[in-house]
Amino acid sequence: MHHVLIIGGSDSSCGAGISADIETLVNLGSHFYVCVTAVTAQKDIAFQKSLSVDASTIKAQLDSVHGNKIDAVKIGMLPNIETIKIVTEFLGKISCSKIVLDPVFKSSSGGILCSIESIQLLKKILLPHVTVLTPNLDEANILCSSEICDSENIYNLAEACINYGSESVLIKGGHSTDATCKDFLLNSNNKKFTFERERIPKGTEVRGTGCRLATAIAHFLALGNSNLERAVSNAGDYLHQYIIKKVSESNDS
Ligand code: PXL
Repeated sequence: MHHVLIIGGSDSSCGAGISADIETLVNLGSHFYVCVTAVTAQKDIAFQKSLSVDASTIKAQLDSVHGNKIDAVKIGMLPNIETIKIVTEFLGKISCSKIVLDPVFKSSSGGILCSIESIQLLKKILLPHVTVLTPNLDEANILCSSEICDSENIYNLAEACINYGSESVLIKGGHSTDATCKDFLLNSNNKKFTFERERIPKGTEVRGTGCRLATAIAHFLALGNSNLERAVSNAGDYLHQYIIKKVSESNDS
């Protein structure tokens, strides 16, 4: 039995965040533990409020999970410096080498989910623990203070991301203007992989796709799949089917 630890914020609309992570792991068949870092109130198009969970409660959640078998960790919203410090310390204590970090800076409904100082600290202390970092194009540019948006230069951006210490990076191009959806992986051996899929009409309207992809990668890594390319490919296939289902449900309603 394999377990994924999910660390992230809740979203009252259940489009993204922890509930999207849980839905993904239930669909795929992983067991899981949860550490909630923030509570957010949002509708699909309007962000209302975010409250960070206090440091001692975050620490207590992680302490209570410590000692259990954890096969992979998926990290999403880390709202402040304290939380980043506590999570980094925890990762240093457990013997889990499959850490997926989806850097969450703002919500598609317009909310700020992480402060500027937090992004600096995240790069400095947390990224060196990370197996695969999964930014979208905007997040990768924010991390690297760059403005690269064409696929020809994407691997330069990936190299810049990896310089902060994660083993590998997957830059997601689902929201780019390209005709197809392309995700770009630079792995720990400096090998490049491009995953290309058909663009699904209205697919970018589905919320929480980044959370779900990162969680699905954590699931496939937890299953014992030490081949990152395979895990990313399987997770991308899962997400593609999920988006097709969601779009067809919204067309029917
Ligand atoms: O999709 C990123 C994300 C992660 N976590 C929470 C969110 C969002 C986006 O809305 O609300 C809690």
